[in-house]
Amino acid sequence: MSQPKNRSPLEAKAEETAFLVFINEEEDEDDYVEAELEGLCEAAGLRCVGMMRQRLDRPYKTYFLGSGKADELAAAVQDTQPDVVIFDGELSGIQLRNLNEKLQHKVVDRTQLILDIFARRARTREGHLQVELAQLTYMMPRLMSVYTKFERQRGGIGMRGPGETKLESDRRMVRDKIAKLSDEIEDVKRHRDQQRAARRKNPYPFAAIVGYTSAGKSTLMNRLAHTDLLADAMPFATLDPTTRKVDLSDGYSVFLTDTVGFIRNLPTHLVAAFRSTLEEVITADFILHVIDASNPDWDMQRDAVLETLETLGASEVPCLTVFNKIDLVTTPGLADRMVEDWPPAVAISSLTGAGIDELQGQMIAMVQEHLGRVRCLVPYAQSSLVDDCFKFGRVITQEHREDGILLEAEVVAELRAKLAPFAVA
Ligand SMILES: Nc1nc2c(ncn2[C@@H]2O[C@H](COP(=O)(O)OP(=O)(O)OP(=O)(O)O)[C@@H](O)[C@H]2O)c(=O)[nH]1
Ligand SMILES: [Mg+2]
Repeated sequence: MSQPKNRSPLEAKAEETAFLVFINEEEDEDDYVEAELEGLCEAAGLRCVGMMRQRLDRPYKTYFLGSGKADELAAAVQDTQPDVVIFDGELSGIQLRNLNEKLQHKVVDRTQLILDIFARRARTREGHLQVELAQLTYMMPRLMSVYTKFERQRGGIGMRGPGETKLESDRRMVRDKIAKLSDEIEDVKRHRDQQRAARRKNPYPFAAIVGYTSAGKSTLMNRLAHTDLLADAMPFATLDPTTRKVDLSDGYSVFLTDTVGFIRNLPTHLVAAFRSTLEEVITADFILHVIDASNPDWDMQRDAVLETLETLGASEVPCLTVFNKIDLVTTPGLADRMVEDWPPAVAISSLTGAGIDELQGQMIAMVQEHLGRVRCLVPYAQSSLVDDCFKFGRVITQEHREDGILLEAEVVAELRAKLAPFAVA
């Protein structure tokens, strides 16, 4: 099957320009909110040429901004002539339509911007499908509201106008497309489930790295698993998950997955679309929650991640908090305080390697939670079970005897069950 194309709503090239529009209530959030949206723009290949802010606790229905402020924005947009005007929030169909008309420029909201970045980053078939589904599901109700106005204009003449006919056929087209994509995703998901089931047959301790985007998840994965994953200051460098075996010390090991980063107000459509990828997180034996300790707003980022984990149904999975980037933390004693306040936790620098030994020690402790000791005499005909112990568990002693291999090992419950028939005292 051919790779589905994700049409980006921005179709941004390297030097396209954006005008940014914010509303927020709290002044102390300004810097953070601005820097985050600018980072997202950069990841979408957009350069910021201007911004405007209105202090509001919630958006207005018509123009998101108040109508006076919207006039001011129209003038600023005329002056700066950006390729796109980006609103830091979710725009309703009505707001999109009104703003398009008023500004006479392409209008995009934060969710579309994030979806656009995801569309650029997707590398696997599943990733493409998930993003395209999220884009369509997000745009469908908004598209409808644009047409609704068209219908009203044509209404009152007592006949089905061309607008309505087009609406019907477009609506059907989008619905069909959504249904087709959902089917394809189901297919991919079934395949992935089979893989996961197969893995459960060869069981091992399994952990997922999660965290706010740019916290340093891939950098940590690279350090622990000697991978060469893309680690970049831009948000959402990682989209598709990668799993590798990590050798900890003393013969312990764990299979580790690096996942897509989270962000505050992560569009729910995206969480839903990525659910099958993120199921890795739910089924993990434990989670490493990586936090950028050098970010002044790390606690807000932590809360956003915890909220997303809850949405995914992963809040019960045991979690080790990993305060990363301590090489950038200049306040004396701050990293120690963080670790004390959020146990179990560890402070590290994925970049310099500081604290990695301590992290591995804590990971071993989490792995041990899932291991149990077995002593058994495995017949030579079943020697693949011994191989599994070496591969997925920790072998303590091994002795080749005439009647089989006498083995003492620490392995997960699934493997213990398979070894149970050969147990010896
Ligand atoms: N100084 C410092 N920089 C770090 C550290 N860990 C990661 N970085 C940098 O932080 C940026 C983001 O790192 P990534 O590993 O891509 O972060 P991520 O969490 O995988 O991000 P996404 O996949 O985009 O969600 C990169 O520029 C890294 O070089 C660290 O311990 N110290
Ligand atoms: Mg990454």
